[in-house]
Amino acid sequence: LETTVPIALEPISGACGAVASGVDLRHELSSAALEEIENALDRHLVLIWPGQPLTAPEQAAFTRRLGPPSPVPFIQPTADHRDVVAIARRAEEPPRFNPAGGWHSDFSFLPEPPSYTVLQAVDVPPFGGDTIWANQYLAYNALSPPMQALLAPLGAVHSAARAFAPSMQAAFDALAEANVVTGPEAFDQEVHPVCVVHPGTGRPSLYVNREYTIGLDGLASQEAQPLLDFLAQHSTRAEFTCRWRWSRGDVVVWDNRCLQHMAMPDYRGHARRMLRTTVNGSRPVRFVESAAAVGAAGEQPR
Ligand SMILES: O=C(O)CCC(=O)C(=O)O
Repeated sequence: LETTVPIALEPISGACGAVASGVDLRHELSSAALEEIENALDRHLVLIWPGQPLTAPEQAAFTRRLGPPSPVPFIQPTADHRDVVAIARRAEEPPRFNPAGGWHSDFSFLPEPPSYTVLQAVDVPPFGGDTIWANQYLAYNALSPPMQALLAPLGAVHSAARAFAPSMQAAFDALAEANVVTGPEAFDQEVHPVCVVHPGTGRPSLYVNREYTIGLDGLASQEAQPLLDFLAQHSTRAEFTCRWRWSRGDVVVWDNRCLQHMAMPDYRGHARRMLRTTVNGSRPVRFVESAAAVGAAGEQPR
């Protein structure tokens, strides 16, 4: 069965995010519907389908329509499907340690980080546990031209060391459903450009995050840290964000290449369970402003 088109979209903030309707995610997608979804993602970055509960195999099948699955290091798959991981906390587990609670872009420490993430709410707290996304195109555009020029040649060092080093194993083991196997490969490092160009839209975006970015290539840590602190603050400014309050069965797709996100750890005493799948991405590419664009940008008032 092919899905119906067109997709109706209702933005949820001025920065990013739209509620989508007109697609049954359980069904095969026509190439026209798929193209519409990709175009909508390029425009809105986060697409939300309320109330479309999927089984784990259905979520995996929908995700595979967007592209082949991404490798998922450290987090073991659910018993229901090898593409699917659970992000879950039981009611009695205090949110002191909250793996997704800091701003990040999924697995940015991989050589080819995932393009899209699909997240479905299976169990939701009565309040709290929202996910917040920050638009990294806006974050890049809001920088002054001299700061953009300073960042343009820089590479950021990404690593899973803070999140998935063996010293974190006990913290994960205290969560009944975390299912994480840490390892020394968490110390592997990947350098990605600080300013990347999105392969679909051709637009520049910041690509650093507090969780996985541990330094700037070639800079001493005393030089890098103030810049990274500034970027972490700047890139997650409230006006770049949208926020979703989950209901059971909501399915959200977002583009990691131009967003950071975090899960709000404000639901102490309540369970929250999400199913996550990811689409394989490509190596991030440095944004290089063409000479013409530099000239044009220089003439624009800011
Ligand atoms: O649970 C969420 O809302 C977000 C999950 C997340 O950040 C992740 O899986 O990386």
